[in-house]
Amino acid sequence: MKTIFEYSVWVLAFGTSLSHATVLPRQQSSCTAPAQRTEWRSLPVVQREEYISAVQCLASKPSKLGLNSTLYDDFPYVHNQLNSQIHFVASFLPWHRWFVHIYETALRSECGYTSPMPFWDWTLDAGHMRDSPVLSNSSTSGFGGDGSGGFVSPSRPNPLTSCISTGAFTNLTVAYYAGDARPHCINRGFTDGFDEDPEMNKDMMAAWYTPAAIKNLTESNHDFENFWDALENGPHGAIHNVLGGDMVPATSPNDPLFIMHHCQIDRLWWLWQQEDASVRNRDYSGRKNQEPDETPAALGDSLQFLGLGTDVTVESVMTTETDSLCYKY
Ligand SMILES: *[C@@H]1O[C@H](CO)[C@@H](O)[C@H](O)[C@H]1NC(C)=O
Ligand SMILES: *[C@@H]1O[C@H](CO)[C@@H](O)[C@H](O)[C@H]1NC(C)=O
Ligand SMILES: *[C@@H]1O[C@H](CO)[C@@H](O)[C@H](O)[C@H]1NC(C)=O
Ligand SMILES: *[C@@H]1O[C@H](CO)[C@@H](O)[C@H](O)[C@H]1NC(C)=O
Ligand SMILES: [Cu+2]
Repeated sequence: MKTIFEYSVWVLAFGTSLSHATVLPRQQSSCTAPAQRTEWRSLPVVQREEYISAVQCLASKPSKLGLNSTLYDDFPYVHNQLNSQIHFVASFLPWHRWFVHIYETALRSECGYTSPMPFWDWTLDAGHMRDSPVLSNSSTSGFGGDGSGGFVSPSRPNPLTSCISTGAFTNLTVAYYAGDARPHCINRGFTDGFDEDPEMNKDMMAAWYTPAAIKNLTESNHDFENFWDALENGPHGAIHNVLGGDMVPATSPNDPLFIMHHCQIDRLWWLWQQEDASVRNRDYSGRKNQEPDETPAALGDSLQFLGLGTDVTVESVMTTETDSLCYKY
């Protein structure tokens, strides 16, 4: 990779008087065979079943946080606790990158998952989302569809009365809803959207996540701040909103689709970085905290996980072919 090469030059030119341990950049890691993350429908069915079983397994493991709920519930719990520190701020992308990694680590170490980490490329489903193979009704390899028993638009169904009725997660009970301890089944309520511009509220807001829209978003935003902002507020938000139900409040990791959605968001950041790696692998800017605080974000900022995983700096997760992450798309 270009970045490794450029860091190597830097080490040769300026690093000679320093100890090797001091100057070796993180990119020169032991990650020699990065794992290939894979789109859901490219996984053989047996691997989709393995993934779904591993996700269900998380709900059979005790909380790592000492809560009276499961390891599965720790993810929505932590995401909700940190909501205002990780959304609409620069750390949105790096925080969720490490969050997905913590989840992947739990699948592998606690539940024996061995296949590639899947992402959900929803650009493949724009315009016909309800028929997405990801939303398959299969009780062993599907995430299930709408919980409301039909297409509901424009008003959102009561999220706690529209349990999904097909797919592998119909029997899953999750512990939290927004700020409350409120055991419930997984809910979805598909909608066409709530955009101020009614033209956008068609086909489950497909205009936000067509291949052309994503291409435009990637090509017309040249710095991190604009790219992150367009990604978070555009396709990221659209997918949360049109799936509805548990995907809407800050306990959205309740929905097993959350992780595959955020893996795709991570992939889009990764692809954008690859376009100009020597610059974009270190490009990090924007606000550190939510408005009106204007403290600028910095690579040295710490990302918090409340004990679910280790806290890390933004800098340490800017690229993925590192000791700790070691994956590519
Ligand atoms: C955990 O405990 C709280 C109160 O201590 C209770 O409201 C909640 O229902 C419990 N959750 C579970 C999953 O048992
Ligand atoms: C799941 O079943 C519903 C109801 O029969 C159907 O409308 C939907 O298209 C199915 N989903 C998929 C992805 O096939
Ligand atoms: C849910 O539980 C019922 C009753 O135990 C069972 O018949 C059904 O197969 C389960 N569904 C899934 C998707 O595991
Ligand atoms: C392309 O992206 C730019 C910048 O995000 C945006 O202003 C414009 O509306 C987009 N165009 C289309 C056709 O989506
Ligand atoms: Cu989030």
